[in-house]
This record gives sequence, structure tokens and C-alpha cells, in this order.
Amino acid sequence: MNFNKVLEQKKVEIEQIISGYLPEEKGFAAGMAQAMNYSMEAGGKRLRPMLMQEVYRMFGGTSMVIEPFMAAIEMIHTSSLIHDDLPAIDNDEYRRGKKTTHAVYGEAVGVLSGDALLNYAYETACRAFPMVPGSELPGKALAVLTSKTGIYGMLGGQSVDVTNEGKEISREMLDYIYKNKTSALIEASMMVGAILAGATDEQIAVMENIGERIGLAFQIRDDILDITSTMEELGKPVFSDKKNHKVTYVTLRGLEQASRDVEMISEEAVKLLKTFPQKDEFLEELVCYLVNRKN
Ligand code: GRG
Repeated sequence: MNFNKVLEQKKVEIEQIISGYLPEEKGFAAGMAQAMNYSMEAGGKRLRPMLMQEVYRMFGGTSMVIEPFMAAIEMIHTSSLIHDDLPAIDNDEYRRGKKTTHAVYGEAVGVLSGDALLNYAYETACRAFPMVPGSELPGKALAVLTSKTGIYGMLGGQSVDVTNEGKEISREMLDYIYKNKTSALIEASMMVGAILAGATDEQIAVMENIGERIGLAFQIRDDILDITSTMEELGKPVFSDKKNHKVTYVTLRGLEQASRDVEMISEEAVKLLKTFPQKDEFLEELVCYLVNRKN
């Protein structure tokens, strides 16, 4: 398998699926839909829908019911990036190599389009229900998606991150922040894929565990790239953590140890993945690619 070629093909397929679920730019709120679509179409790795689709296939899923959920997770993720870039949070002008949403449409539309995209994600996920009449699986998946996004997931982690900027924080608090602000959506992606394919509760729990580790390794890699990469390669400003007076994994562990930790945590994730009788070579390679990524 040529991993990079397959990765690119999957990304194209995912972008086609997502584009079928974007809001129409019409009526008085056309400007808002335009801002939502601007951020959704600005690029990105599409990692979360890719993980979701791959896990769904690994557990034998073949129907289109996964598609609204794939679009929904990318909408949630993108809404969080729009808000993360706002002047009240990181105040960044570039993301995915393009001007951030508020930099193009103004701060008010930035706030509202982030909110609208988050809500539209749930509207989109609900479109899975009529695809499988009578099935309890979309409801089970929706419950995971919503709770991993909220106070007991991404938003909880982000709130602790933002309110502790410039302060000394413990390793325990940093782990909480990473587990929630970054891992939670990756856990949701993998769990939703497993749920919709009819995996058992035990298998879903293992997927949650794998997602937690991938998210942790992914976020530590993000911290490393923030100080070792360039704006051109990342598509967003570097030294953002320093600018925002943030304690990161690199601050606490040092660059070399942080890199070793990324290796160790991602190996744990792959090891867990290998415990399933269903083999997915692409998924294993994807985990390694993500934690060694350059952007
Ligand atoms: C409105 C839903 C909503 C949320 C607001 C701002 C916020 C709460 C949460 C932000 C959480 C955050 C930015 C976590 C960082 C996760 C991370 C490493 C993002 C980068 O993900 P990539 O590299 O980005 O997958 P691309 O651009 O490739 O999609």
C-alpha cells in the first residue's frame, strides 16, 4: 500500500462527502452560511472524519449512515478552530494557510459562525436517523458526539486551558486539558465509527482508550511543532503558546522527552489496535503518520 496516495484519495472522498452537507448560501443569512463554508472549505487534514470512517469500515460497516456523522465531527472541530482563533482566545490571523474566519468576516460573524457551525453539526448528525429507521445506533452515537464536545469533553478542557493561561499548572491539570480539549473529539470519532458499525460496548471502550492516546500524542506533537516548525509548513503562526503564556507538555518535559513520550504513547495506541482480530493496516499507519506529522 502506498500510504500517502491512499491518504490523499481518502481525503478527496471525505471532502466530497462533507461538501454535500454544507449549508446553502441563500436568504438573509447567506453571509453567515458563507462564513461557515469558508472555514469548512479552507482545508485541513480531515483526520477526525477519516478516523471515524476507517473504524466504521474496520468493524464491517458499509452503509451511508456514517456520512452525516463524518460531516458533523468536522463541523464541530472547525467551529472550535474558529473560536480558538478569535481575539478573545488566541487572536490568530492565519489557520490552514488562510486568513482566519474573523479576520475575513469580522469578529461578530466569527463568534456567530462558530456557534452556527456547532449547532449545524448536530442538525447534520440527526440526518442519520431516517437512514436506518428503528435503529438505536444513531441515538447512541449522537449521545457520545454531544457529550465528548461539551463540558465533560472538548469545551471543559478548553475552558481550563484558557482560564489558566500565564499560570503554573500541574502535570495532572495539563493531562486533563489535553485529554479533553484534543483527545475528546478523537475519542468521539473512533467511538462513533464503532457504534454505528454495531461494535460491542467492550470494543467501543477500547476505541475510546485508543482515541485518548492518539489525542494525547497528537497534542504533544502540536506543542513540539509550535516551537520547531515554520508558519509556511504549519499554515498557522508558530510560537503561539509562548505568545499566549501557555504551559505545554514541552515546557514541563523538555523537547527531547516530549518527543520520546509521543513515540511511547502512539506505540501504546497501535498495540491496542492490534488486539482486534479485524486488521486495518491503513489505520495503524494513520496513527503513526499523525503523531509524526509535519503540519
Ligand atoms: C464553538 C465548539 C466550540 C468550541 C469552542 C475554542 C474551543 C472551544 C476549543 C478549541 C480546542 C482546540 C483548538 C484544541 C486543539 C486541537 C488541535 C490540535 C487542533 C488542530 O487540529 P488539526 O491539526 O487541524 O487536525 P486541521 O486544520 O488539520 O483540521
